Amino acid sequence: MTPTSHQTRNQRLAGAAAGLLAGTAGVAAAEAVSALLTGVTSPLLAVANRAVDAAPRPVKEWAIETFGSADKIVLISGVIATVAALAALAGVIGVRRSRVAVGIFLALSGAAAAAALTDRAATAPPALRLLPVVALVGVGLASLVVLLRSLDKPRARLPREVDGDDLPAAFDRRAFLRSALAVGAVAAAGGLATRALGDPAAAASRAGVTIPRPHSPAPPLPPGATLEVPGLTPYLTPNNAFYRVDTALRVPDVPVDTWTLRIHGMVDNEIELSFEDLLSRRLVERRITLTCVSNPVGGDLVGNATWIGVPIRELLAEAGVRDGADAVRSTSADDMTIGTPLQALTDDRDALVAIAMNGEPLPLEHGFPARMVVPGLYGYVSATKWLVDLEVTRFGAFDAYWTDRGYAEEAPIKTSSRIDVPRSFARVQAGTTPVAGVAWAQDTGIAKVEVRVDGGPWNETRLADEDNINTWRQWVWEWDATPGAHDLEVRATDSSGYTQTAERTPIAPDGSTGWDSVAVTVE
Ligand SMILES: Nc1nc2c(c(=O)[nH]1)N[C@H]1C(S)=C(S)[C@@H](COP(=O)(O)O)O[C@H]1N2
Ligand SMILES: [Mo]
Repeated sequence: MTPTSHQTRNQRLAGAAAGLLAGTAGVAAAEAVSALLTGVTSPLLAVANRAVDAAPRPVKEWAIETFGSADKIVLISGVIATVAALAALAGVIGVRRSRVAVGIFLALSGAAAAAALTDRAATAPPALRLLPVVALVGVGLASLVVLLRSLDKPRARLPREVDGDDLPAAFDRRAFLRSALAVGAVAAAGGLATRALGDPAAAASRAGVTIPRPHSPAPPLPPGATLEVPGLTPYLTPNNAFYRVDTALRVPDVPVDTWTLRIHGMVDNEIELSFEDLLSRRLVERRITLTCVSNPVGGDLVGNATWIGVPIRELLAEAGVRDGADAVRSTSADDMTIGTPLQALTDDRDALVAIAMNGEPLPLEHGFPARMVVPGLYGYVSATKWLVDLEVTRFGAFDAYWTDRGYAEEAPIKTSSRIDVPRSFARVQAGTTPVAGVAWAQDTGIAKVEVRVDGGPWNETRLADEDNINTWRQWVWEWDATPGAHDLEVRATDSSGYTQTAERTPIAPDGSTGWDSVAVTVE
């Protein structure tokens, strides 16, 4: 390799480093500025939010199924990697053609500005929303120019002529390193400031909330409602193990002092409630199993918790629902819209505006300070987190977020069952061994769960005692396992007499169907 191509390569590397550093400094400055402001989404998050909205449905389903709750981390990493690659490319090109590099930076900043202006989660006025982008352009471009200039400086002891005219000038490594260190320091300061400023106000607000004792406590849990089988999903899902599905890349920051719930639309009296108002109403405590429509057969996007909240039925009665309404359009602080059949909110199933989950205020990521919980309906048509608005209306009058994306308008949870024990591909000792799991048919109740081995006859399992029809039920079957490879399948029958169909249907438009199965080896 000739010295010249060495120099070229080194310069390219330095150019890539310059682009990366300048990009990091710009983004860090933008993040710090947005952490300082309220109601402003950072450019990085805003771009990621747009990516979520723009992603076609199959891509979203694939992401939720493949990465589960890590889908957000994967997406943000993807955005960061893309931006980093473009910034590095700008730096490489910038060694020769600084105008092109500046152009790439401006184009990226333009995309960030567009994303920030159209972000659904942002509540601040447009001028404020653009401040982080101003920081991005200012710090990012200044850093880029400084670094590229320092790359352009010929090394003092090496006369320029040595390189020849058509060859790149050898650059002054020390000068470049000095600039790089300075820009690196700016980036680090931005990062530290972001961390220091980024603590959500809602965390402090939540710490100050005391949930009153409910007027109508949940009936005591029947002792027989939980089975003791190692590996079986616990009857009540702890908050930190509860599945999370939402479009929020950053958990909406909703302190109680600024929160209100507005009830309006086709009603006689509009109501606006503060969090204090909500706490002082009749509170009921109920155990309810939540389920996501994106739960694949055998999946774990389902969880059971004890909720405390105000019955929505009572709020709507006070508002006075007018004739002709058939839906409630709920909106969250991050501008998610969900449509729920009015019927499910006014009948006796105890649909709640919930404020507590398993004995604590709602965790931030599960909707603090208030969310909806409606027995029997998939989350995307009922379980609005960070709830701020209930509009009594007609289904014909609006499009909700997910129904706009190819999901059904009405989506009752489908009767389902899952094998938890043994796990798929487990090795099991021959002899008597438990096969166990959970089954759910919210608002109907589970009547029977059956298991079969290798397509043989169905065996009725032993059901845990029913807590209420809105929660899942554990089940167990003692299997006399014989050596070899075996397939276990499960199906549930609900209290309406419906038995789960074997037919596998996909998640869209209104939930998967089919029997869960596991393959095990008995030795
Ligand atoms: N604001 C808001 N609420 C939301 C969603 C959302 O994306 N944004 N997702 C819904 C969906 S699809 C489900 S399954 C439940 C999940 O609630 P969890 O995250 O507390 O388990 O919240 C619902 N409420
Ligand atoms: Mo969901």
